[in-house]
Amino acid sequence: MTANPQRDQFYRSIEPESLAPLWLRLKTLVPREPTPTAVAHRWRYADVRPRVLESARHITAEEAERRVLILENPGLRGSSQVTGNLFAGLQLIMPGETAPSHRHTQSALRFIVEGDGAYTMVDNQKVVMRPGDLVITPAWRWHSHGNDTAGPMVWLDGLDIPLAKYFGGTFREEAHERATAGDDPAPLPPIHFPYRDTRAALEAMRTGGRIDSHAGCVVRYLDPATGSWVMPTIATMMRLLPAGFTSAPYRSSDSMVFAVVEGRGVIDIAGAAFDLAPHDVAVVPGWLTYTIRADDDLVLFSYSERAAQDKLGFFREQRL
Ligand code: GTQ
Repeated sequence: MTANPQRDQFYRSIEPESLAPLWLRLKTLVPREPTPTAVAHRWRYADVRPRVLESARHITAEEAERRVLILENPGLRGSSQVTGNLFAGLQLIMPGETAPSHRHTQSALRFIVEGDGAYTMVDNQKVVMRPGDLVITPAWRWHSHGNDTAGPMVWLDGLDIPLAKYFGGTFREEAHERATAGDDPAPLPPIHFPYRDTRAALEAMRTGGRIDSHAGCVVRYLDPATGSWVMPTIATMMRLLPAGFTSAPYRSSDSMVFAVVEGRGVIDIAGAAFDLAPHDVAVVPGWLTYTIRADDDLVLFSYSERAAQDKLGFFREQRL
């Protein structure tokens, strides 16, 4: 410790009184820049898919309530977090199954990976899900999932579970606890963003030469009523990197979760290279510099806590 026994004695003496000297901790508490404990990682869908399907042999969607394998960041074991602020999981619904209705204060996104035609119910609205679609479950809206098709359906769940916890706002309710059945829900914001539309918007950007050197062609999912991100905490985007394109080095304070929709490439995160194939999920902790190389036309969905950071004044980015 310090060569100052009187100081050390002072620190020891105040500890039982629940007091601590800030000056020993200041630079850790208020660092020059973000110091994420999450690490860069990529889950290969080829490896994860058999595990997701195997889960159906062990538990039904009904019993599990949500049959999800959590994508847990290797730097945050036991936390159920993919990044310091967000949750990610792969949810499976088999033919004929339903996942019961519940609601919670956490916002959720579903990004459809595999299967075609299963549905999610949000309040009274039924959304039929197709690969590449984005479906939002706004906070505190009743939702259930079901699969009337002949094949399994897998999607990526993104939720702001850690943020809700930090802010002390975690509440949930199950359908069987519902006090009043049939109360008329408030109108929903847009909750379904079909891939067909997103893909066409990206193609129009490419054709129009609107290609950002750090990101390629990027569309943001926005609520037309507010012009803002579709969820209060989570920002969602889709980008197209044309074959042969490599993005210039970039970093931002939000931690990115990328899901590959089409194509192959490589993401380099602070010097570690991860190859990317369809349906792989990669995570970039905030403030780590990354570049993405597209071997074919590469289409990437992403979500991050940028919506919350924007509102709270925490967001920063650097184009290198
Ligand atoms: O589908 O409602 O991955 O409540 C985690 C919590 C999915 C859901 C998750 C949830 C859900």
